[in-house]
Amino acid sequence: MKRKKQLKQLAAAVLTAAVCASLCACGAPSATQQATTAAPTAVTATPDEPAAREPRKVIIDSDTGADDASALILAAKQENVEILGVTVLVGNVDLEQSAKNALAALEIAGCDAPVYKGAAETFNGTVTNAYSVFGNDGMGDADLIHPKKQAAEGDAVDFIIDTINSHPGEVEIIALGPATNIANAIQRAPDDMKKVKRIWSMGTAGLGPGNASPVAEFNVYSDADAYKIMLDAGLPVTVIGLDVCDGEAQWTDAQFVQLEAQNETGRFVAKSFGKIREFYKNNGNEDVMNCDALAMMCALYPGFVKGTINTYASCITDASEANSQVIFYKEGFTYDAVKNDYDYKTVLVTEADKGAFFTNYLAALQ
Ligand SMILES: [Ca+2]
Repeated sequence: MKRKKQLKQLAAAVLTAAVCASLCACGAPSATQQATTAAPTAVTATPDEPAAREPRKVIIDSDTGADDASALILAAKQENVEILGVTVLVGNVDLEQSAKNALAALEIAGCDAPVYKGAAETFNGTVTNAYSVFGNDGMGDADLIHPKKQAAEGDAVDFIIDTINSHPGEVEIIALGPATNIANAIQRAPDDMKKVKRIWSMGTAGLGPGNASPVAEFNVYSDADAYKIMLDAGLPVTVIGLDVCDGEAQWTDAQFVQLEAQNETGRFVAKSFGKIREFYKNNGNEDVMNCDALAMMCALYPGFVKGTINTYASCITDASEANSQVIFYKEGFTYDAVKNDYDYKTVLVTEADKGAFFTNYLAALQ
């Protein structure tokens, strides 16, 4: 049953192990990269929005399974995004595998952003994983993971804090796994973390059902204490929940065929999803979710997000059936039983251009 629950969150993409010999793109091209950078301009729902042309400084926080890897590749292919570093942690897989998978994903995308290792366990010392869904290597057990590089020296949490301090008000964190690294950074340097521009978090069930329990989503369930610390810190957080990556956003068999036919990177992504697709089909689902790549698209593609609400988000950490549920109090809605004097700083994505998700993703791989 646990596998089935985890299934929804784990949906989609792939990476590769082979090394992309040519420099593709890794965010804003450096002077040395410029000559060989040839990533196409990705299709967006509203490509003419000015924000789409402004370089973005991002840190990607990842418990790197196949869906995280596909999201890393998507980010690495953007010309208007500078990946300052990838911070990895335990979640879908253990910390060491998470680092290897991130390195392999970046290499297939031609990105040399550093990978820093963070949390090997959660706040309460427990460790979750999703090997039953992703395979033992988190990447479909398809012999994809042979990164040339190793993780950078230094701690992921220190990297997060130092980087935000170096670029106050400019750095966005795109978090694709449990919030452990981010919560550690908040506890270690609360004032420094206030300089973060925004945290984009793939997590929670949104306004729909959970996958780790009827009310809990895997990333929150993996470390509810950390997620609560992140939400309670008063930082600008945008949450992309499970409900936004369901339905039409799911990838079909025919779309995986398209991925495989696209190029080496597409084949890498498709292969890495082999175990996930198998798991979905064994549970009666033909199509698969890819919440991490969808969350990445919400963060990086202006116009892809079609609806948001301002909320006060409360993460339940009690040892009860509601553990790891995140309750969203909507700004402007009058509740009979509770006061409305919250600070509605958490933005919840309620709608995305689901129909454009795969099309945009495929275009980014060209
Ligand atoms: Ca993830």
